[in-house]
Amino acid sequence: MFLVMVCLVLQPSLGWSLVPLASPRFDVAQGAGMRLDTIVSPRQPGRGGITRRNPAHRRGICLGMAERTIIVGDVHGCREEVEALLRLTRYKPEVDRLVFVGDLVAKGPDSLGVLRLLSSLGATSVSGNHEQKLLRCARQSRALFPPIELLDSEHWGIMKELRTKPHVWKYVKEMPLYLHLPDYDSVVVHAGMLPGKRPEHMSAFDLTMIRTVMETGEASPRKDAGKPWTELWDGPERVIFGHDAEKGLQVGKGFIGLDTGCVYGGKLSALVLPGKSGNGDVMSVPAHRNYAAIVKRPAPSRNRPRSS
Ligand SMILES: [Mn+2]
Repeated sequence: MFLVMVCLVLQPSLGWSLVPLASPRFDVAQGAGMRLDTIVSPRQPGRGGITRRNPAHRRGICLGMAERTIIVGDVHGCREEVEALLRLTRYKPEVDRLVFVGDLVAKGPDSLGVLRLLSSLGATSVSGNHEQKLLRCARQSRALFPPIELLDSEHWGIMKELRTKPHVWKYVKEMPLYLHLPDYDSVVVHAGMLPGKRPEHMSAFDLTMIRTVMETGEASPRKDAGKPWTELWDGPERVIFGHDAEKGLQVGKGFIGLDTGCVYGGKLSALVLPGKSGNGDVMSVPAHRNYAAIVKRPAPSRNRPRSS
C-alpha cells in the first residue's frame, strides 16, 4: 500500500518551497532504458511573450512516496494524446505521481480539456511560457487599452474561457515555476536553467524561455546567441524540461528534454521514473495529427517580449 502525500511548506524568503519527506533516493542512469526509437524532425517550438516579473505564485511542492513518477513533455492542448500516453504507461492515479513540464495550452485542439483532465487527476505542472502568457493576458484584461498583440492572440480567447471555470483558472494561476524531485536528484522546469543558479533565484522569464546563455551570463530566449544552456549545465541536479521541440528528445549529462513536438505532428513523450530501483524509461505516443504549422520568426527580446 502506497500513500501519496502532498504537502506545501511555506518558507519566508522564497515563498512556497519544497521540503522532502522521508523517501529513498533513486539514481537513474542517464539514457538507460530509452524506448523512444525515433527523434522527431526539427521543429520550431512555440514562443510566448511574457514579462520578466516574478509572479507571486512561485512555489515548490513536496510530494511523498509514490509508486512511479511520470513526467510528460509539452502538451499544447493535445488531450487525446495525453490520455493515450497515460494508457500506454498504465498510469494509476492512486499510486503514481504525474508531472508535466508546462506549455499545456495553445496551438493544439483542446487546451481547456487538458487543464480539466490534469486538475481532476491531481497532476502537477510547472508553468510554461504559454501559461505565463495567459497570466499576462489576465493582467492586461484590467487595462483600459490592452495591447493589441494580446487582444489578437489565441491566448486571449483561452484566458477568457478559462476564467469562466474558476477551478481550472485557479489551477493555471497556481502552477509553480519549478518542482524539485529530491528522490531523483532532479528539478523540473519548463525551458531550462542558468548554470550556477538555483531555480529559486531565476526569473519567470528565464525559467520559461531560456535557450542559450550569453557571454554576460544572462539567459537568452534565442537559439543563435551564446551557448545552449545544456552545454554549460553542471548540476548539481538533473534538469528535466521541455520547450525545445526543434531538438526533440534530449538526453545528456545532467538533463533530459522531453518536448518531442506533439502539436506539430511529432510525439508526446514521458519519462517514467521507477519508485524503487532501476532505470527510467522514455515512452511516447504519436500525435494523432499535425495540429499546428511551424512559424519561424525572430525570438522575443528579453525586455520587449513578443505576444506569441
Ligand atoms: Mn515553451
